[in-house]
Amino acid sequence: MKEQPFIVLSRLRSLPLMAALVMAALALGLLADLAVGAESGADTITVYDAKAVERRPFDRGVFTQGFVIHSDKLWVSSGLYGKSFVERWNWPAWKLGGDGGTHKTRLELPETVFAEGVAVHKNTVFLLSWKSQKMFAIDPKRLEITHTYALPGEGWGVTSDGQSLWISDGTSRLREWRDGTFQKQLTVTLNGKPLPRLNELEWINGEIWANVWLTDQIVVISPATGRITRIIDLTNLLPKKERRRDTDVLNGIAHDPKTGDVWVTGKRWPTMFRIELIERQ
Ligand SMILES: [Ca+2]
Repeated sequence: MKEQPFIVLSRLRSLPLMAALVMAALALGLLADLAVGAESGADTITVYDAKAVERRPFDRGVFTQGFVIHSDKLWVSSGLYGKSFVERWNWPAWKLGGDGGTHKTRLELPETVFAEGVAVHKNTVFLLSWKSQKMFAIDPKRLEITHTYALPGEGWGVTSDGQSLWISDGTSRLREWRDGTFQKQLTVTLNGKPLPRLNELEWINGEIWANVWLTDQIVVISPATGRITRIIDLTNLLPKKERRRDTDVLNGIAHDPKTGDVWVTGKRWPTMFRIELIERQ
């Protein structure tokens, strides 16, 4: 179920708490799996907490599915049927609203398309769709779809390593796509067990960072082995006072290639955060 369970549940008065409990249990699940693995002497996995070192206003109207910085632009994609779009924001110089709209430009998607991850690859913007089995190539200047590629299944997250795209589909699988054809598949494992619900992705210094759907945690994956080497726990990054009934999970990782900074945000979050990692003792 890709629709936001939080929203579905929160239609019933007492259930936001239940949704929060479900999410907390899932988040615990990742770390609980880790503890079991540690006892059995499996992979060496380090857990990090994230410290917010800079905040910028984001947009509660964005149901964030993709988030990437490339050549002085921040690309943001937003999901849901009938509401999907991809936006180009000036980066790092921009302010949200109030400047006549010159700070960002939007491409609206057809009503039948639920937009998912976005990546910039070989000077083209690639946008996934959730269930349409399509990936769109978009001209970054004109913001027009120039080509549509077939996807073999669902599209969730996507990132570029410069040569290939890496695509998640909501399972534990990552697919490598190069020059129009699919290459190898990688099964992502946490202590030897496949880890499903991989969502938004970001290639950072030879590793793949992935949001895990329904959690506020990021896993760092070796693209050579599929093994998770690090877990970053971002629970409580977005303060409680900034959360509303429709505020959804963390989803969105962008690495600024010029500065090395890592920015994160979430679905309908009012803020994006530049984070630094602190190893948990
Ligand atoms: Ca990303």
